[in-house]
Amino acid sequence: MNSDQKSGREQGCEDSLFLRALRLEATERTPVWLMRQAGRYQESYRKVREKVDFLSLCHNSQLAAQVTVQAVDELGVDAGIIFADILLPLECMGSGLRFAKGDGPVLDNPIRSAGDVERLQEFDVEEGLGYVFQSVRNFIAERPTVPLIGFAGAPFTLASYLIEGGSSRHFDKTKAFMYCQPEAFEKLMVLLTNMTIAYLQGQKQAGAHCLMLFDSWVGALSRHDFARHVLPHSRRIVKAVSGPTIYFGTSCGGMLDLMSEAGSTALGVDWRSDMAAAWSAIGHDRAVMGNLDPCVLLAGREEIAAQVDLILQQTGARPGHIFNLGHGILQNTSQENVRFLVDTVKERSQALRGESRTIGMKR
Ligand code: 1CP
Repeated sequence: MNSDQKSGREQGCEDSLFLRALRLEATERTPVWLMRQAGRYQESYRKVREKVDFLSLCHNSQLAAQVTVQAVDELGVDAGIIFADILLPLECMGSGLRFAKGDGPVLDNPIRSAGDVERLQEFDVEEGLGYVFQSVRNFIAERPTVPLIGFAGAPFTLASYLIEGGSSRHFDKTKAFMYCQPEAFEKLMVLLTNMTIAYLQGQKQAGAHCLMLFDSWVGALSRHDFARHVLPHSRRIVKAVSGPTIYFGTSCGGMLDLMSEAGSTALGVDWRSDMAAAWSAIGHDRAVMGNLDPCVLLAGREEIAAQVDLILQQTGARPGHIFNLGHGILQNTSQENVRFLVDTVKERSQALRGESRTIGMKR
């Protein structure tokens, strides 16, 4: 390796704990980042949001990179996730996305018929979402040694917002559409899959080091319906983007083995699953990410530390665990507790590595 190559590598983040863990390499401690690490629980984020509404913040590549940097700096986490939203591509498709007061997303033109699917606009990702690619480049220019996660919503989760017209509890309209109009549903899934591939590839080209596919609501499906209607599309996305990927869902404990068939580098696991059992179901040839209940951050330090220890014991210092919550940080969380969590994961995981080495030597 000549000196130019060496300095390039040292400046980059290929040797970061986060990317090493994704490659199942041993690390001196467990890497940690947190879903929704940039958000309303932070004073610095609320300050930015006083001046701009949520969508304008996403559209502004300079501000979006700034809030991404703020989260990384304030918490000392091992990866950033670009500030954007899974629903942004739906804006470009003519869905009439807006965020109503009280926060829920609303899509003014929901999909209720095969004709509605036909009317969805296909668009060029560079034209429609180039501002996200620019946010990625801005973050990397500011923090070149911090690995950056690009992301997109997975087709089923995006379809659920399009069909329900917003958030949902039971996904009844989505499932009824899937059962009653399977051809139109399939067409919608293919359209969303193609768009998602182009969108993720754009983020990768802009420099994102890892790509995450959020299938937040896929746990609402049976194994049978997941395998039939969703898995082929997720698999196609993972294959098309290549490089490190994380596939994430919630309430998916009963189908983690199927989700791992999508072929991602890592799988997200939520708190409803025991981490050790989940990893066995997924297969130890994959990395795992998780799985603290975000509500634990509403407790005191003793409870937080105890629950961190439990998860670290369950993963047993096996290479390939990335510590995270099982879902995003809640708005009413104290930032002090979030910082305490990150510090605790770092300290305890490092100490555990030391202990297991000592025990190994005594044997
Ligand atoms: O300023 C605000 O109050 C807006 C709140 C907010 C934020 C901070 C929303 C609205 N989105 C985001 C940013 C965001 N969303 C990020 C980047 C920030 C970070 O993680 O640090 C990411 C990765 C997302 C992804 C996202 N958006 C998901 C997948 C993850 C998950 O939480 O399951 C989903 C489902 C959304 C939709 C969404 N965005 C926002 C809301 C209120 C919702 C609806 C959630 C719901 O239906 O329950």
